[in-house]
Amino acid sequence: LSQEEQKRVAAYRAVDLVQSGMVLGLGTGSTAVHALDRIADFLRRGILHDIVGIPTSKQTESIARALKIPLSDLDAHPVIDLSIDGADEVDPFLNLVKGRGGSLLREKMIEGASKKFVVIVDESKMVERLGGSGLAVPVEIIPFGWSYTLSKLKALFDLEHGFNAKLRTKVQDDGKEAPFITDNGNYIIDLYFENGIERDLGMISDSILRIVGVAEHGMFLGMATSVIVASKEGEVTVIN
Ligand code: DER
Repeated sequence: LSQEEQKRVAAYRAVDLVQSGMVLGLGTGSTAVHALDRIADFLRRGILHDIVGIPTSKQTESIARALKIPLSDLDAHPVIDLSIDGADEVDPFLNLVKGRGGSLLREKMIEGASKKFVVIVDESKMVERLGGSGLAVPVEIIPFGWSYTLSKLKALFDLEHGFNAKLRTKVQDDGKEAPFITDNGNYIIDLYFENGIERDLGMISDSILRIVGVAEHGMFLGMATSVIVASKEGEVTVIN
C-alpha cells in the first residue's frame, strides 16, 4: 500500500469503532481526513446516525462542514466519547508527537476530554524515541515576548547535542516570511533533537510547561487509548 492508502486503511479501521449517538473528536491532518470521509459516508448511507463532531481545528471544521457532519464544540460537550486523530510520531509506549500541522493545542484539549482517543498512523510514524524522526516537536507560545520564550526553551536543552529551536514561519502572499499563526492566534516554536529526546519525557514536559510564555507542547504523553498502524503490506495492527 502507498503511504496514502495506509492512512486510509488505518482511518477506516478506527471508524469501525464509532457507534451511532457518539460525540466524536475530529482530528486534523491528512490521515484524519480519511476518517472524516468515512464518517460522512456512513452518515449518508444510514450506517451511522446521531453523530456530533467536535473539530480540533478550523481546517477540520470546514472540511467536516462541507461533508455535512453535524458539528458542535467542547463547551457544549465537555465529555467526548471517542476522538480519532493522526500523529507525527508514536513511541513504543504510545506517547505521541503531534502538531506539525499546528493544531496541537485544540487537539490536546479535545483529546484530553475524550473517554477514548484512537490514533491512526501509517507505519512511517513509528519511532523508538520521541523526537527521533529528526522532525519538529512543536511548542505553542503566546506572541508576546516570543524571543524571550525561545531563549528560555533553548536554555532547557542547551546541553543536548544536536538540539535546535526556531520560530515556525510561513511565506505570506507578498512573499515575505512571517510567523506561523495558530487557530488560537499564537506562535509555534519547533524543537529539533538530532538523536531524539534522551531524558525523561515527563520531566521535559513539566519544564517546558513551566515557562510562562508557553501555552502547550506537542508531546501527548500517556493520552492515546490505542494506536492503529497500517503497513505497506496492508496489515493493520491495533496497539493498546
Ligand atoms: O498536526 C497534527 O497534530 C496532525 O494530527 C499530525 O499529527 C498528523 O498529520 P498527518 O496525518 O497529516 O501526518
